[in-house]
Amino acid sequence: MLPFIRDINLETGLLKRFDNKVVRRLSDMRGMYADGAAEKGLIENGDPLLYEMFEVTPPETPGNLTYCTTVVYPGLVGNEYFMTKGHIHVIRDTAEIYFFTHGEGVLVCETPGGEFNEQRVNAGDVAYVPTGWAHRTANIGEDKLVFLAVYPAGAGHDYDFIAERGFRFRILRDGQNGYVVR
Ligand code: M6P
Ligand code: ZN
Repeated sequence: MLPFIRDINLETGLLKRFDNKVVRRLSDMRGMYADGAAEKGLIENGDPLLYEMFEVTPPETPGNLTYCTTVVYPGLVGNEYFMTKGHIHVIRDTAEIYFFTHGEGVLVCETPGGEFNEQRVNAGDVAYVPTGWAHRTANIGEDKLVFLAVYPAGAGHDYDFIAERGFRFRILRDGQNGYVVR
């Protein structure tokens, strides 16, 4: 494998070349938002696009890294901000870096033991998610939330962990552009 460079548009999250694009609509996250009636209504009325990922995926061999940009669109399901599914890595002993390049968000982290952590993030913030923490990102702004993620290739995504128990707290709208964790 040769060294390579990819060009990222910091505002849109678009990579000029990517290996894989993942699109998540609300119907891909059934049951994850608190307001089931709002979820159902939105799915029946166009099934909004919540977020997209543009991935660069070197071989999943030991030592390699994967990176991707994620674009979370602005919006609400009921009173809950659009967010990623959230995951913990199959290989629990995996850390990850998020570099936020555009927008306003909240990074939510939780351990299997029930420790919870939420932090507001803006363009320019570099977040470190330590090993053993599940992570989810919500867009609390009026524009796209864009970030670059870097993590060990082959770490895997465990979604069942979140689907089964959820996160302890949700990121809800409070006032015009504010949020409350509840
Ligand atoms: C970040 C990384 C990716 C992840 C994506 C969306 O870009 O953590 O590995 O896939 O966010 O999050 P999720 O997989 O939880 O939907
Ligand atoms: Zn991750």
